[in-house]
Amino acid sequence: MACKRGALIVLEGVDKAGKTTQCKKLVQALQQEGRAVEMMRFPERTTAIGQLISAYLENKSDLEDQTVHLLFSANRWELVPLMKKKLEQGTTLIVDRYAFSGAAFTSAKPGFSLDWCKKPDEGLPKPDLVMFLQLSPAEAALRGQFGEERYENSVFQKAVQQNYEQLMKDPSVKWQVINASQSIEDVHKDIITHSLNSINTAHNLPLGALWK
Ligand code: NYM
Repeated sequence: MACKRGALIVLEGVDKAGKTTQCKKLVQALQQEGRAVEMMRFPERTTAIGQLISAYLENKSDLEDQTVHLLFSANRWELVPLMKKKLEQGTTLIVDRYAFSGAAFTSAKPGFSLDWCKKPDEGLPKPDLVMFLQLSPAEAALRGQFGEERYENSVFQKAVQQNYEQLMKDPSVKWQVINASQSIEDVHKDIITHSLNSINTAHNLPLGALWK
């Protein structure tokens, strides 16, 4: 019997916007309604590729910027068969970061164009909805110190934010800006409303290909 496919829903935003907290709350709320929902995150650090990425982020190894960019992308591609299988089985996937992080972060480095950065991720399963948790750099700073990993400083994060703004101009992707400076509960309410709409719409649509 053909079953309705799950939705592919992505949360994006600069560091400290609350993506991981909101992904977990969203998954829990949807599961409590009896829906088939699972969380994924990128980078997925448990695979062999993910471990190379993790060592780089933790400053335990050095890699060329091109190399690590392609590893981030390969880490998504290696999970595509699993993602497609789950979506086809009717499971909705809530994903903490996706190709948009890949493009926004690498293109914040000197000498990298957004177009070059998007290329390796062309053709990935296209999200039915990308929610961008919008938080100003000043508000992010109020949420405490950045961590110890690469990229975790305010100058870099400002460049990342500008790159996300470029990416959001693309009408082929369904973006939804969420005001992340609200309380955790109010952000959650917004996110759940948009997610339910997306799940209902995705049921009847084929899965698309990103940036194609
Ligand atoms: N990051 C994440 C990238 O630079 N490229 C990517 O493709 C992805 C998915 O990794 N600072 C960066 C953004 C984060 C860092 O992510 C680790 P997290 O969500 O903190 O584990």
